[in-house]
Amino acid sequence: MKLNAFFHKDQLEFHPKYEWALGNRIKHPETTKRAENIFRSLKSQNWINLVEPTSIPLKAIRDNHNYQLVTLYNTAMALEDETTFYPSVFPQRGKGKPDPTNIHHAGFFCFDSGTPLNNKTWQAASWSAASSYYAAKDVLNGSKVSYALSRPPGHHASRDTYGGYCYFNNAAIAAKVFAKKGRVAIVDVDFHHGNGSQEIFYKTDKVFVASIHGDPREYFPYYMGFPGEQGTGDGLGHNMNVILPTGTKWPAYKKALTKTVLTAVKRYEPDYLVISAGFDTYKHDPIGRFQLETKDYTLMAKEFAKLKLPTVICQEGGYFTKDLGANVIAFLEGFRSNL
Ligand code: SP5
Ligand code: ZN
Repeated sequence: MKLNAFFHKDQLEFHPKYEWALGNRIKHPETTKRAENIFRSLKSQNWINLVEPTSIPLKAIRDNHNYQLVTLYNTAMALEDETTFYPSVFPQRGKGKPDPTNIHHAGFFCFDSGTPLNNKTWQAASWSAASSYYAAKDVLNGSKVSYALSRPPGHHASRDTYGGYCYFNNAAIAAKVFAKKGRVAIVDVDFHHGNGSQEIFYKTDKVFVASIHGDPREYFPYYMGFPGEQGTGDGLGHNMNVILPTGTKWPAYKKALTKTVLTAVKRYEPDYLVISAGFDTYKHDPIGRFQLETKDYTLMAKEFAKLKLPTVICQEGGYFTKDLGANVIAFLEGFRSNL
């Protein structure tokens, strides 16, 4: 069987040009070249079948995000071409009344200065969400594994906030599709903590969320991702955060993944798996600070493949563009014997 990979060309319509990082204006790392590089690599593999999704039902977005966030992106569609909106006012919690039809209120919903809005944000983000939604549907229709080239990424977006280059939580959208049929585990291997996915499922036992990441005291998103965050209410015991030190290489990563995270996943006995697959753990990544190599992604995927679960792989970060496609293919290779 071939592996289906979902991507819509309109995901490339959004071109964030720069971000503000600690006061400096830097070239935006989340470029269209990333998705183009992955797309080319997917296309070169005769065992991978590229599929263009149809549009996502609004309900599938609204299952995960409130109407204010959806309205705000709609508001941004009225911006002039080449106009990009970076909020400069960030109201504190509970102050004032957010009006998502006013772009100047974006700061109510935004938690960083790296995630701009323009008149193409909605288009790209909703097609990215569609890729992930239809990858999950594809698995429900009998594929063992599907890949969503979900760009822009998603795991930092919560029900009512965007940030970290993420607008809609693509992994959560796939997980919600699965949650209608059974128990779901999300495992997030991006270098950064998946704060959005954690928040969306924090109070439920229907979805187990685990993330392995760099120390939030030092790295984005800074305010979440600590081991004490274990869920609340019904969700208590259904959230897991594992911090690994700067410079981590595969042997130590593997130990955390298998002994801690996948052991907990197995104990949860999920029916479905969603992987938030970030490749900013790569040794040359300009943002992440782990030391994984291309071949390690195959070994990592083989650990996931051993679970033999119906699986959606959602693309998250990874900013060393030149090797990004190769790293994605290396990861998908690890699932080939399961197809
Ligand atoms: C999806 C994802 O991986 N989002 C990550 C967002 C991280 N944003 C903070 C980036 C700080 C950039 N520092 C630039 C260092 C350049 N050498
Ligand atoms: Zn990341």
